[in-house]
Amino acid sequence: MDPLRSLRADTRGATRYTFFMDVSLRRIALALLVSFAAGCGFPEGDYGFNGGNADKDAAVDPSTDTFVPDNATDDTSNPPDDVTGDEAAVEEPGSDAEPDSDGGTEVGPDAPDVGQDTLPDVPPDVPKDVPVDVPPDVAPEAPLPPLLNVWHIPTNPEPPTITMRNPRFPAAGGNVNIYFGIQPIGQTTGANLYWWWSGETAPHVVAFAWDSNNGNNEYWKAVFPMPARPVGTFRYYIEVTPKFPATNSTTWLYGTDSATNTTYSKTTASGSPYKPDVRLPTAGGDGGVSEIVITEAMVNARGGTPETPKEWFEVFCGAPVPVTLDGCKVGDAAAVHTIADPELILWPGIYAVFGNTMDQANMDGFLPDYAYGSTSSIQFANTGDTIRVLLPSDTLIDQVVFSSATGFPTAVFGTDAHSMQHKTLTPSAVDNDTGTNWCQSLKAYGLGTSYGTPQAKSDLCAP
Ligand SMILES: [Ca+2]
Ligand SMILES: [Ca+2]
Ligand SMILES: [Ca+2]
Ligand SMILES: [Ca+2]
Repeated sequence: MDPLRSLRADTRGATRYTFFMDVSLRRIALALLVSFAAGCGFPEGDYGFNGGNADKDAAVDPSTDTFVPDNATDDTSNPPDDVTGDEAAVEEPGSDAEPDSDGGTEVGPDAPDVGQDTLPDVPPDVPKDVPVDVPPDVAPEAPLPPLLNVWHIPTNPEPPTITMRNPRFPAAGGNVNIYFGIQPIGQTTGANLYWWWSGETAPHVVAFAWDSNNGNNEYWKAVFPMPARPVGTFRYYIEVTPKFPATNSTTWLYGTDSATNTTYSKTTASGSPYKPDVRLPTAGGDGGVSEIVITEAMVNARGGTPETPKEWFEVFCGAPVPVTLDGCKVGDAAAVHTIADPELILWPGIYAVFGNTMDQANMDGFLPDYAYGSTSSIQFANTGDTIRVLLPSDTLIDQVVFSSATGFPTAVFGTDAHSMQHKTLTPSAVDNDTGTNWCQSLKAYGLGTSYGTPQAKSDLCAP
């Protein structure tokens, strides 16, 4: 044989052999894939191949062995699968809820699809022992029985002749009587009053006691005390326990001075408790009658100037109802400070103090009711200045223009730590403009290093 022909023949044979081996390997690989896909590789079950696209409510229809998506699913994070059949063209990676378009011959990342597409009668990702489309495993809540027919309207004349909060604006140191009505008679076994004063963080709880019946109404009563010198306000709400829980719920009362609300929720009631209506004080301008009257001032405080933070002044509340000073202004001749305190509510007949600071040491042993600031530009000149209280509108509630030249006690201006007092037990915004109606304080208070009657009526400057 021609060596060259022999070489060509060998080459052709080798080429044919290589081609034959190529075809054989591909067939073996294909056979292995089909065998693997037929279930030899993985037992049945959920391997998480479906990722987030699985429809938990989906099923396979056993009659047709086709996938049936549940479009009624309420799981918005898991929308129903495409049922139009065009998903094959835009198949999401790893999605195998529908048959693959590649006929199961695809290799690579989608290989597990082949197996699942050929598994008989197994819903993808749905464990076989879990019923499909089961209702949520949460029993619906039984409806609550109705609220009791109860009420507390502070201004209402109930029981007859008195108001349901009696008195409606109780006096300093007095009692507050709270009544609630319930109808028909005999629907409760008891009730609690939750009340607290400004600044308190937890309510006091007082039990109601049966008070009286009137016609078809039954009244219960609870009592709590007012502070001796009320600055601030009380708040309260009421819990009524039903005698027949099957037909009535525990009922919470809250509201305003002229209305009652009832609720199943203690949180709702405690968040909107009853509290007395308040208003701004009346103001007579300079020299007119006002409900707030300046009654005492420590203008020449202990130590040299600047005397802040040791200065203070006192006012009397002559209003017949609690008044708020939130938003009002205090000051001297040169400057004013706007009060920012919704709890600065003064009750009838009390004396309240505005000071530089809430520090008792600087105040020589007492705590003011409001501090206008130790860095405030409000500093009373020791020999003459103006003390002012104004409405938010800048109308004067009261002022005192003091001076050694107009009859005010000059001893105050020359001696440290003695306040000057409005020398009367019936303070007047008009009378306090006359210097001779004032006197130098001679009684020590608090730590004993200053003299005056802060937060108390005048001692008429007796020694
Ligand atoms: Ca001084
Ligand atoms: Ca001063
Ligand atoms: Ca005045
Ligand atoms: Ca006083």
